Amino acid sequence: MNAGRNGLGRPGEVVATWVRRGGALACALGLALGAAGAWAQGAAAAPAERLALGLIVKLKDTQVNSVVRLPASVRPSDTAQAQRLRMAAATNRKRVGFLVQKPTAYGAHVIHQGHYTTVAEAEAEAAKLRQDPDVEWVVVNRMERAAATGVQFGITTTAGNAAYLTHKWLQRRADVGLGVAGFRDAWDRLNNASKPGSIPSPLDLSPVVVAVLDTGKLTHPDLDARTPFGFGYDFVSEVQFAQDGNGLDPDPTDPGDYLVSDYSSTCTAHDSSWHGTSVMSMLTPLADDPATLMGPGALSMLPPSVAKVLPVRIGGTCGALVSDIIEGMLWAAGVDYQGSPGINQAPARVINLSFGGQGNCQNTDPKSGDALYRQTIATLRTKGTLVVSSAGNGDSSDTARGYVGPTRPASCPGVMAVTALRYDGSKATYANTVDGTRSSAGYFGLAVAGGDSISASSAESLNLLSDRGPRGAVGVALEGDICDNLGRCYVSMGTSFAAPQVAAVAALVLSVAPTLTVDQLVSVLLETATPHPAPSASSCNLAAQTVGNCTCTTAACGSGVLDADAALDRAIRDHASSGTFSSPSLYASYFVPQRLQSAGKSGGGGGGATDDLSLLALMASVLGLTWWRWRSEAQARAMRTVRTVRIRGDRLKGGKR
Ligand SMILES: [Ca+2]
Ligand SMILES: [Ca+2]
Repeated sequence: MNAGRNGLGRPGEVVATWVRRGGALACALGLALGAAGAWAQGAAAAPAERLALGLIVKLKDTQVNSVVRLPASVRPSDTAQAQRLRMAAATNRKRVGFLVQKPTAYGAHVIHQGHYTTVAEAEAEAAKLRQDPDVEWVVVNRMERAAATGVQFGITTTAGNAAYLTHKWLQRRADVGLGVAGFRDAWDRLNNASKPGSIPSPLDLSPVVVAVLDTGKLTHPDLDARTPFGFGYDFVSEVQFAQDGNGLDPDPTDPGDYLVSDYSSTCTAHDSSWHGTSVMSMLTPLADDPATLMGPGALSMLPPSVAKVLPVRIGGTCGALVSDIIEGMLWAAGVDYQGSPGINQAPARVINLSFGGQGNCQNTDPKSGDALYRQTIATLRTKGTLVVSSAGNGDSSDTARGYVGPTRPASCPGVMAVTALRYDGSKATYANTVDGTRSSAGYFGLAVAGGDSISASSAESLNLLSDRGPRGAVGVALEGDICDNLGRCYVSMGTSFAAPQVAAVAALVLSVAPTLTVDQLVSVLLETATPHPAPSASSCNLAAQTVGNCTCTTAACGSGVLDADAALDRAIRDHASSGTFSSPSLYASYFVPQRLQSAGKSGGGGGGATDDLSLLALMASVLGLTWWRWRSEAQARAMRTVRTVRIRGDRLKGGKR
């Protein structure tokens, strides 16, 4: 039953073990791990075994009430010392022990004992504390999980570059199937290669930032161009699971989320996932020659000077805490909050979150955990930021078939929830459903290819990445680096990798139509989605929960299949801004607005309108980044001195553990 989470124990297949060598990734010998796709974890796991790290507690405020409904930036009206004393008093009264207290958004504090418990144990503590007259609300600080699965698949090393050349799944649907987004068609449109007259000339491209809230990033040329030094932040707050030797810090580098020995039944020994880098690689060129090749995501057709990826590290060993996710979301969108390391100077218009946990996010009680997500997402919408989140990869009791409904926060109102398809447009076996009928849930649903492994055929198992051919198996991980010296390369599949494709198209749309609101942006994506095709698989039956590989319906796979070209076309026709780009925003120095000329424009990935301007902007960027990094580090140092307050255990009479 647990094979879907760490892959240990089921023989017969091989999964890549990743190590870092000299700053680059290398794919070391695989371990005998679980069934195909069983290396990582389903996003929704066993209810009884989910982990939590303490509680998020908001004390009552004499000045303001119902704080969940107030802005994220609200601070308690009394002093930090008063908050500490009141927290100690309340927890003493209710016999709830804690060792660490630190401020977080919404005027609340995270308290915990320095080690994980089960969610059930934390809920019991929360229930006690909620009875205290000085407590406004208590939310269990659950740990959410990445929505990826991984397999290793042998190809010859020399197939690497050739595989890029035939990387059809990111090209035209006619070559692959109706499950793919058709990025090549969008690329052609943007470059007028095959659709003359379809875009105005010149076409202004505005800067756009896509934040990837995940396990952090690794260095790779394709990625580094879009994640300049000083870009991003690390919100993994607990040192013991951060693996980088500290809590919050300005460096979002992924130190690995490996675990040497079992921590719990749901967090057993595993190799590093490099999940964040894999997700980010869906946004990046992944190509040696940007003039002829494109990466999987629409971002690869925008020059790096226009479209940036903001790495926001929220996931460490065993997953990502809700409190860290909430803080990461707020920070990424440029929202201030209690405990923030400073306001993000490069706010993201799109946030990709390929993490999730159980919950339909429909609890409207302002004191519930759902409310934290709902309020945060609503706040982000007011900033013009769309949250795109993976629907998750099935339930732990049935990893092979997905389950009905997306995980949280994909299930939250206002979120673009993305499920995964096979190349032919049928729902991927493992993928959770998303409801595109908008009947009640309030989230938006879309689908796009995310890989599958339903067939014993290795070719079929990697259809997303290989275009149904084993020699094309170069995937979402990074080119070259992903193959070991035996020619085995690493690929992943999952709703984790469907979501960033939607995020990329959202960014593409915003780059030509920067004034769109979140609702308008969502409308462009949903209305241009292709109706679900009808491949041979039987229809998804939500009532019977037979939602393995099945023919999509709107109720099972969202409004349709993401169509990159149609979305771009709609954005240009209906929304493209005219005139020269002018940026009043603080982060303008990171970017160079681009103006694409219609005729003879070559390459979508690297061409700049004016190299001189690019150079000047680069110099400005470096100066700005240096200052920003210095300031971030100074703020982080300052925050570290005040963030964590340790209360001696012997003062906590009657603590639970
Ligand atoms: Ca850290
Ligand atoms: Ca770090």
